[in-house]
Amino acid sequence: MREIACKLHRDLPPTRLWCYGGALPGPTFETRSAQGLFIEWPNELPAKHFLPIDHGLHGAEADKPEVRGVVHVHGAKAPPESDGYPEDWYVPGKSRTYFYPNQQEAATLWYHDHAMGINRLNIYAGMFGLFVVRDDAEDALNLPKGPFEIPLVICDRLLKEDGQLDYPVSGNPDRPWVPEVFGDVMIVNGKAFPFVNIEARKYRFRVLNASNGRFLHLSLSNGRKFHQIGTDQGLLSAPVPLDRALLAPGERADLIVDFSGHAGEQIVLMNDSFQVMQFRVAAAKSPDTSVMPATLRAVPKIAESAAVKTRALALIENMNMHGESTSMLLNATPWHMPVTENPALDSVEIWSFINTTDDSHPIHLHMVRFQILDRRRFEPFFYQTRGEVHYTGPATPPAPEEAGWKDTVRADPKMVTRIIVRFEGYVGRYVWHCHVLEHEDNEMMRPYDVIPVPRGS
Ligand SMILES: [Cu+2]
Repeated sequence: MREIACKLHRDLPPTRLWCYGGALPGPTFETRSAQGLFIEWPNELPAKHFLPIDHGLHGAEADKPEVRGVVHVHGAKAPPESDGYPEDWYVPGKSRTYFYPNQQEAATLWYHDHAMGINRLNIYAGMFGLFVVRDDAEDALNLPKGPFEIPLVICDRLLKEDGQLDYPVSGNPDRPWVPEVFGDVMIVNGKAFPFVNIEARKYRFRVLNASNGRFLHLSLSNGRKFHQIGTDQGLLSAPVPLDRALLAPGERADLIVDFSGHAGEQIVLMNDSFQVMQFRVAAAKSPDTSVMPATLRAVPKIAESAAVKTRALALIENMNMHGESTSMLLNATPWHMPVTENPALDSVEIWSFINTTDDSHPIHLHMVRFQILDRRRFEPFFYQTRGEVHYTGPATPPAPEEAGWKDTVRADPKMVTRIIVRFEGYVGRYVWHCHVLEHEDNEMMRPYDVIPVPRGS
C-alpha cells in the first residue's frame, strides 16, 4: 500500500493516489486453481489521510489511527484469518501475510481495502486490483487469450481542475459522510476515457465495476450485441447474448465481443449515454483461432429442498427529521450487535433480502459463492408496520447472465431477493455487506459466523 502520483489523462497533472504497488489498478495476480499462495501486504502509506474521514462512523472514531488498511480478496474462499476482517486493519509500517488456498474454480476476483469506517475513502483513493484464478477446464475452451484477453477495471471519480480526487462531503463539517458518490469521469484501468488499439477479431473482456456507488449499464456505440460468458464466480453454463451488461458495484462480467468486420471503425463503450472508453479497430494480423463454445461448464443448481434454514433479512434505511439518510442496516441490526447469522459449515441456507429502501443494494457475502433464486415485489409499508411480507407480483427468476455462481447480488428496491448458499470452506468469522461503499461504511455490514457442524447431525 503506497501513495503515488499518477497521470489519469494526458491533459491532466499527476493525481495523488493510494495504491497497491506503483499503479492504478494494483498489479493483477495471475493464479491457478488449487495452487495456494501467500501474499504479503505491507502498509507503506503516509501517516495522514487526504480524504475526509467521518469520525462519527463506527470504527473511524477520533481515537483510531487515521490511516489504516486491510486487504480483502473479493470472491476468494480464504480462511478467516486471511480474509481481511474489517477490524483487522494495521497502520503504516506494519504488514500482514495472508494465505489464499485457491481451492475454487476459475474466476475474476479482485482485491481491495476493507478497513472499518474508511473503506470507501481508501478504495476511492485507488486501493484495488484484479486477482484472476485460472483452471484447466477454462483453458481447454480456447477462449480469446493473451493480447486478446483484456481486463477492464472501471470506476467513476470526481476530479478537481488540478486533477486531484474530489470526494464530496455533507453540509455538516462534523459528519462529512454522504450516502452516495457519483463521479463524472470514467476511469478504465487507471486512465480517464482511454482508447485501446485492437484487431478485428474476438476479444475477451473481464469487466469489474470498482465504483463506490455507480451501477454500470454497458453497451457498444454501434449497437452491436456481445456475449456474457461469465459472472462473479466464473463461467456461466452457456454464453448469453446481450446488448447491455448491468454491473452493480463489486460485480464482474466476462464478455466476448467480436469485432470482425469492423476494421477501421472506432467503437465506444458506453455507460447509458456516457462515454467510458473507445476501441480503435484495425485489420486482424492473423486468423482468429479462438472460439466461443456453445456450452462453457456445468453449473448444477442447488435445490431449494437442500436448504436447512431460510433467513429473512430486512434492508433498512434510517432517515433524520429532514428526510436525509443517516444510516442503512442489514437485518435491521447495526454492526456492533452480536452475530445473528451463523450457518453450519457445508450446510445450505436461503437468505431472503427484504429491501424496504428506495435503492438497489449489491449484497456481497465473503468466502462463499451462491445462486440467485428469484426476486419478487412486495409492499414495504405493510412490512414496516406489521412485519409481514405481502407480495404484489410474481417471483421472477434471475436473468440468464445472473444464473451462474455469484458472490454479489443486486437486492433491488421494494423487492425480496432470495439467494441459496452452501457454506463451504472454513469455520470462522466473516462479513456480509452492501457493496455501495458509503452504505458499507455506515452500518450496512454485519459479521457472520460459519460454525462447526453440530453434533448428531
Ligand atoms: Cu447499500
